[in-house]
Amino acid sequence: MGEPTIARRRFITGLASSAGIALAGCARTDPPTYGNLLRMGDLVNYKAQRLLFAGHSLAPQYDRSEISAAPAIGTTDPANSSQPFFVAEHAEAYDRMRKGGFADYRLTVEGSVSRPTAFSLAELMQMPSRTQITRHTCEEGWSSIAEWTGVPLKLVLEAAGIEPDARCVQLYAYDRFEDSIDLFDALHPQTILAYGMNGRELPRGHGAPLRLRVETQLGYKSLKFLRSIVVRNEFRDDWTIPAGWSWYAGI
Ligand SMILES: Nc1nc2c(c(=O)[nH]1)N[C@H]1C(S)=C(S)[C@@H](COP(=O)(O)O)O[C@H]1N2
Ligand SMILES: [Mo]
Repeated sequence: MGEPTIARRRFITGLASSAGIALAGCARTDPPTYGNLLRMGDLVNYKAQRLLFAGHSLAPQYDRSEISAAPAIGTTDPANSSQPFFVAEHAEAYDRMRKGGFADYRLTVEGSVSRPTAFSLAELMQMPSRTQITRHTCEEGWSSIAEWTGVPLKLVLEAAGIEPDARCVQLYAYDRFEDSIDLFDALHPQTILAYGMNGRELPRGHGAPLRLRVETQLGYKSLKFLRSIVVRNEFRDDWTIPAGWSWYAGI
């Protein structure tokens, strides 16, 4: 994170402390507003969504015939230094793995889990899979329908043994992206770690070798190029809110 972000965080933290509000969104039942009026909109969205999806009802699924062309946007190659979210240290590791067909890829799952694990792609593919045709909605106003195949995040978290104090699942990518979702969305049946798209291997532009699909929220929450997952007992946001996006982006 660069200087402007740090300044912004101090500003947000200042707002929060002046309003006397603790920075612990996920530890409570509500997402963080940081005592910031603009963030109250997120809270309304979050509450409405939690009512609509009570009992984990599913986001709409579509027919194969409805699959549409999907642009690859944001980072399309973590190894390309001219892309806006480029991080040199991850780029090198990513490029090396990709050249080896991702045989050396490991998704680490750690934090509030009883068995911190580094999963290979082969191990993730051996777990029960789920295929779903869903609509991706970008905050920029476009949407597209695609078929995604992957392992439910719930199964991966259970394999690592979620501790009772777990509240948030934080995800890190091979670019600057990192984000968190609460356990409600993490355990949702349509929340998957996808390695397949439209019946093929997940293309690099769309997040190879592994991306999150969180179908209850806007597209930017579906992190591409997953690097690691940290289960936390408290809310943390080092990216979305500092970058000016809502933490909770329900659709
Ligand atoms: N790691 C990472 N994940 C990301 C992004 C990104 O730039 N880097 N862009 C996000 C945004 S804004 C959107 S709309 C989708 C785009 O996914 P697509 O390229 O498969 O269409 O990925 C999301 N996940
Ligand atoms: Mo987006």
